[in-house]
Amino acid sequence: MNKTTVGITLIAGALALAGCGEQQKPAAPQASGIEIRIGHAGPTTGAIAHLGKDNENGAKLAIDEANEAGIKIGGQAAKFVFIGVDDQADPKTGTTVAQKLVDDKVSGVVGHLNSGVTIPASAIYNQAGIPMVSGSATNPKLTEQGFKNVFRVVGRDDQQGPAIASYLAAAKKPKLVAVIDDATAYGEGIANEVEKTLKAANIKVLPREKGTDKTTDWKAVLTKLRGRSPDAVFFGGMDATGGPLLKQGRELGMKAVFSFGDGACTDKMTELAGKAAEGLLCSQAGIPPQAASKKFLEAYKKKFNTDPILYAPFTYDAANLLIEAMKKADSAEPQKYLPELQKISGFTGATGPIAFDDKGDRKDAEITIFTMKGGKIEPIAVVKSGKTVPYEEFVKSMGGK
Ligand code: ABU
Repeated sequence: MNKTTVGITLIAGALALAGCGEQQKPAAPQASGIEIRIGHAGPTTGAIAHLGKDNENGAKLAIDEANEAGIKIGGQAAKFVFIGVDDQADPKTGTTVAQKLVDDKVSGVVGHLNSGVTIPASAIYNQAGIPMVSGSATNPKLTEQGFKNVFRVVGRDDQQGPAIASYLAAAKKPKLVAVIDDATAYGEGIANEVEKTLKAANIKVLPREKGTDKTTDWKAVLTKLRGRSPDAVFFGGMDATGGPLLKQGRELGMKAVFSFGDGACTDKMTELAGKAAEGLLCSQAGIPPQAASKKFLEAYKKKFNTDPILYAPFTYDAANLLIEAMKKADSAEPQKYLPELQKISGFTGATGPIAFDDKGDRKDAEITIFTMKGGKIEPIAVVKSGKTVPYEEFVKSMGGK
């Protein structure tokens, strides 16, 4: 038995002793069940804890539902156990908690959230042969490492960057754009993709400005940019830093259109930037949370008394994919169920049909473009297989969900 399949508890059947003088028969050994640990890793403390908890909730819901469904693996009742760890959105902490999950003998991992954390953590899961599925890490490098155990159920930044940049270019026709990033794998990577796309469209891009994933005072950067009067700004980073950036930009009198990738494509931008958030453009690397299945949305609301923020439907699907592959393999041993995960087909999750390509990327991932309206991000278009369609049209094509 593989060490990573955890705690199979066989309770040998007690001898059933019949009444005195009757024939004594040992009862058949009774399997009490198999405990299967599924790890989740993401930042559940710190500035983007709201996103980490959203991701965690998705995985927890899938695990609870699997336990209610009474699934059998290897002929035994499966008890799925959620093991959550906090990577603090920090690459070093990420590898530490990844090793903890390996030591805890998880059978699979949902996570991590941040690309800059997921990429180094993926090497640890790869070394241990444990499948991992991220529901939010979008940097292409994650699935370009040749690791056969690594998957993601969202699109990549070489899809997302061009999608938001092309939308910005077509809708707002900027002549000069400022690009800022937070110096993380995600922020810098998507900013590079946006810059490349804008330049290919003959749009001028100012020299790159940088902060960090902790920067909340952007005044020096913005004052410098204000002097160049860009028509648009793109920021590669998360909402915790993007919100203050936008607020301070408007306070400094910048009239530019502000645009963002998925890390800052949340209602939190209104909480952080107030009215300054109205009219922003942003993208998410999948369908919007509100387009997820009714079953998922209702169950999520019932369990957590709130709606998903960003990628909870995707981490829900990630956990269910691990479980589905285990069911198909009739085993929770990573080396036995990994091939089933690689070739998964006919799986329709909360976010639609999911299959993986040879690298572990989701085939035909959608990118959704949003604007902020009335304090909420509102989907306006969906890019799929290189084609941009208005959101209403996309909804109709999905059967009017
Ligand atoms: N995709 C946005 C946030 C997570 C990441 O770092 O990729």
